[in-house]
Amino acid sequence: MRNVVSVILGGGKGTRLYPLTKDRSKPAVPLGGKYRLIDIPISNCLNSGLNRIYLLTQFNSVSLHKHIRQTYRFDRFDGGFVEIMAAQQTMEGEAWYQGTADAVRKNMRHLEQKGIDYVLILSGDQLYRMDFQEMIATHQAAKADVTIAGLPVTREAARGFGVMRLDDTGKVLGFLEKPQTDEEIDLVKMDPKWIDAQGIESKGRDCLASMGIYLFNRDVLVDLLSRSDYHDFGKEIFPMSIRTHKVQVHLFDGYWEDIGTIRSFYDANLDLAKSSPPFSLADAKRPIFTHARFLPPVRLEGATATQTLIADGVSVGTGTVLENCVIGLRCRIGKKSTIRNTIIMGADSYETEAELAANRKLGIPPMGIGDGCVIDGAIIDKDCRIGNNVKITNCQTGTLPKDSPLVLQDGVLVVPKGTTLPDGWSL
Ligand code: ADQ
Ligand code: ADP
Repeated sequence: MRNVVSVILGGGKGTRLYPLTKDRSKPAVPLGGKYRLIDIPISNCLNSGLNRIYLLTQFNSVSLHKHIRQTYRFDRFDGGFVEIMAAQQTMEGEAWYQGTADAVRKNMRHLEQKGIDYVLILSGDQLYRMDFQEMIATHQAAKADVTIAGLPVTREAARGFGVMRLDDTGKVLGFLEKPQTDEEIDLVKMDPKWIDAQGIESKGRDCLASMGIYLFNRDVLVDLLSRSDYHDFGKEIFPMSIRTHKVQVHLFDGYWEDIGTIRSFYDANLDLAKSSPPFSLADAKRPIFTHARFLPPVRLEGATATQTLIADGVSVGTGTVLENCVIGLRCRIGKKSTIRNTIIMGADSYETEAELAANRKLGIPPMGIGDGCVIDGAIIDKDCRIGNNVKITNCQTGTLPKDSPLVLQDGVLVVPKGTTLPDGWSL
């Protein structure tokens, strides 16, 4: 499929995932203990035979570049690439992408090259597994100008999405971005019988949400972007395209989660650790790719772990209990700690004996989690040093002291990257 290029929207200012996006761009945020967010859309593309990929991002973060460079290498004969297009000062424009459509517009010259017939636009912050060939087939069968992936959702959920109204053939007639009132939702709701007739059980879902996944005929996209100075796909470009072009839906009913907020990110990660997870990281035919590392196997010295994912290179001390956790790369956890409902992202490197000894002299705890800690309901970003007998449990008052090194976001406690909490620290 050399005539298709994929464009992944790698994120705006990243405020909703703060503080995970404090020092890194959103696509580089770690996921599932050993992956990064960007691995999901890229793996979906590669598993669908699409290997020409642009990634649009605001920050040129070192970790993102390194990850992409180390992970996605292509044979020089097959023409594949993953190219990061960071917002940058050009002769024509301002530094930052003003929105999703502006981000694509600022990179249009790459899409205008010869041999490209279709442009697939994807979000960088969603967890799902999808065969884009099926979407391309829908698009071609309908002779559409634009095809948008649609997922049946309830009225309540619809408020967070773009919602489409279709005719019986699946042609999009109307679209409202994040309808809030009942009157607005009534304007775009579907007859659940039509959803059932497409072979998808509606189960009380009468709205069709846009998944933020669009397939455009290249020339139509170039035309829409150059005829307007609209900044957003969902709010502006997409509604405009319905008036002037044939827009078709591609129905999808598998697992799909937007993980652009701390709460949804936290829930989706912990769901991965559940028994019979709604999204499986193990799939014989459609693997999730990531950076291949040479890390030692996991070492459990008499710890117990239930409904927990443990990434490579982790060690856990005797008497420690892990329940519904995601433990990331190289994480060292001491003895007799109890950790529940928590994501620990791990460490970027192991400490040497000399570093450990020097830090010990200065009273700085080693990287990882110490002995006798109690942690519940938290996200601990990379390279944190949590001392012995530290207590981080969900704060009852819903607020944190002003000078707290922790961040409370959407009811989840986040320990920012590189934080040190000394022995005995407690919330
Ligand atoms: P949102 O996710 O709210 O809704 P938006 O904020 O435009 O829409 O983000 C879409 C994607 O683009 C996200 O992956 C985001 O990180 C990225 N993005 C945002 N601003 C960007 C920028 N300036 N540069 C690069 N990337 C940027 C959209 C649609 C809805 C649909 C939901 C589904 O507008 O109609 O229902 O996605 O999640
Ligand atoms: P992140 O986005 O994960 O917070 P960074 O921007 O700090 O990451 O970069 C992380 C990358 O840098 C990792 O892939 C890791 O291999 C590398 N790295 C960071 N620190 C070290 C170190 N001390 N030794 C070796 N590699 C390191």
